[in-house]
Amino acid sequence: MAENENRIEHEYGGSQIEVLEGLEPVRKRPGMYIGSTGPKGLHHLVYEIVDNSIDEALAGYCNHIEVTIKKGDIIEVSDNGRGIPVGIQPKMGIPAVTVVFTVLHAGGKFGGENSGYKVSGGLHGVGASVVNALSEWLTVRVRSDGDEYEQTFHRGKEDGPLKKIGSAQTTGTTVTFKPDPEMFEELVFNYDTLLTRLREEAFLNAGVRITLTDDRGEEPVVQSMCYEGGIRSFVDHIHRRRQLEVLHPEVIYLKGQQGGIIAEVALQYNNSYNELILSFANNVNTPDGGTHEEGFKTALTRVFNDFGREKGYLKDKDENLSGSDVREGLTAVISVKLTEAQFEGQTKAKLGNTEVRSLVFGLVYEKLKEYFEENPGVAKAVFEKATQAARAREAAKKARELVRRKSALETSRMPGKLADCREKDPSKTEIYIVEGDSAGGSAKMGRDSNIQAILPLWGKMLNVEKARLDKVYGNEKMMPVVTALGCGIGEDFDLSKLRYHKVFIMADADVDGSHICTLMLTFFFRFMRPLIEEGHVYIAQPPLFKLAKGQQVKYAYNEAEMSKMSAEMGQGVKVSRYKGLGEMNPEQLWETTMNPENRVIVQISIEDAERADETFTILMGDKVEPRREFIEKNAKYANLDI
Ligand code: TTJ
Repeated sequence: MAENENRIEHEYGGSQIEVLEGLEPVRKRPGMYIGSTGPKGLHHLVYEIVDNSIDEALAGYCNHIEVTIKKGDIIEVSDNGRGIPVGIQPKMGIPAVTVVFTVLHAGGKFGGENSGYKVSGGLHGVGASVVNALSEWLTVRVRSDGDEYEQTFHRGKEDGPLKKIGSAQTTGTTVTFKPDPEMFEELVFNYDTLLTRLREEAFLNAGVRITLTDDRGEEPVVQSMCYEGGIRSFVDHIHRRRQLEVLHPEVIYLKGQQGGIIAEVALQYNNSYNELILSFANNVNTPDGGTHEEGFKTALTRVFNDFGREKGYLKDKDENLSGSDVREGLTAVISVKLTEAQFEGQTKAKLGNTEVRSLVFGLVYEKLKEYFEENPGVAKAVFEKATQAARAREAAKKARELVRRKSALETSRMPGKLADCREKDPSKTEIYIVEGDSAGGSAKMGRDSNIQAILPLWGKMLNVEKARLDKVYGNEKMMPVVTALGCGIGEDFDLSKLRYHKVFIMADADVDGSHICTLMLTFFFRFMRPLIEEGHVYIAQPPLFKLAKGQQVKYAYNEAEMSKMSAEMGQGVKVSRYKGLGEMNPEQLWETTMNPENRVIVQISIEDAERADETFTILMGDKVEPRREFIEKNAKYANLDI
């Protein structure tokens, strides 16, 4: 027996030596550890470090986490926890804190059974050593037992051993790092990106204060966030941000626990037609849903139908309410915490643990029914909304059938303004949706008519944010888009019928152009969401500048590129700024914006439903000010950061 155990020990030791080889693999293939070396990966470094402090907060020993973007885009994360242990880690013979920063996947391994240390199992959840490996330099300072310790690293290698540097009145950990320019394409942190994610963390961990400071400008910008209401505050925040009117004053909050799994749900209805369900497992967003969302949706539909029949909101002759009926105008946040979360799918964005489905189902079915019993006023309001949604669904069905019958009679089913391409295989074709006849004319002349179709749009835009499906069917501006794409809208949507696999929105590179892009994207987001999800939607990027010197002509897509090019071309360069697509002749438009060989395009993805929806709503809202600011801010980056 004993010998056997020894052998197992030995084997385990062997695999650890492999791990001990160092952090080279991380620097060789950074994408494997943090997803990408673009802006997403860069920001991920911050979350990776912050997650450690969050774990300490969840353990109950830390209630304040400070994140600072310092000058030079250096990040500092500081908490008031117990401090990473500085004692010698028996297996390795070096301080535990050194292990954390130099051994791959060391996060959960040190400290023994009673340390309570765990690494948040996230999308990557790779730990502090990966951040260290990808930093030009990193410093960790630990305050514990009255002393302060420090250790510094360069590109993952320690400069020297852990040192005692002074005394300390408080306890906690501070990590400062500079991402390595050799590893990342872009080194500038986006304040709003960090703020959005850290706010999310604050909502998901009720009572933990997270402070974000930006020290890069002349004046520091500080946001401190702490939500005693947790995910209740999250739902409330979403409604306030979007200026949505709620149907009942209180956010409904349900919490349950079983077999070591904790489930929390917060929900509230508003008077819009959108549904927004945000789900999380161990504080990690699961945009593709999974068992927690499935349990929630099934229970919600069941409660509405059972309770509705019991109370006579639904008559015998009425059909059951559908899932989409009972989710119209719903904002919900679902958060589950469990020890062994299984993330599934290619992007690990879906929760797979089956036991979570029944827990959430049971919780929502029982407690929500109870809530409706006790709050008949709330029940009445939300049932009215759901039955209206069901009626609208019927109306949309009729409108759709009318459109179908009409188009079946027409000889040419395609919109008159569409200049179609010759190729019929959708995987090879593209459509450019262009606002205005003059740009549309240039595009028609400049295109490759083999594979590129042009659809000019004109007329008054539908208020895409406020319209229901049945309104779209009668809309003169949007119906040509629906017909040309061929894949229908709403529940009718069928991606396999898409007539062009690349759908471009082409608009001027100014504020109005951005607005048009946003309206179109909102339209796609609300009525053809899979089109965005499956990566078929792009924004064409026309250049902002033309640089000419003698026969030589070059185009620049932003200010920085223009300055660089102008310097390279030397004396005598004539720089002109394009005001709109209309200023380009067909050849120029082809050369700069449509030629697949050298055009600049932005593929639109839905990384984060919450943010995308929020971004759209800011642009669509009634208030003019935030809209202007947003568009200009993003126009500066010459793309829509969605
Ligand atoms: C582990 O168990 C013993 C007491 O201390 C626990 C611990 O490690 N707490 C802890 C780690 N608090 N904060 C961290 C931490 C903070 C940052 C910013 C970065 C890292 C890698 C860890």
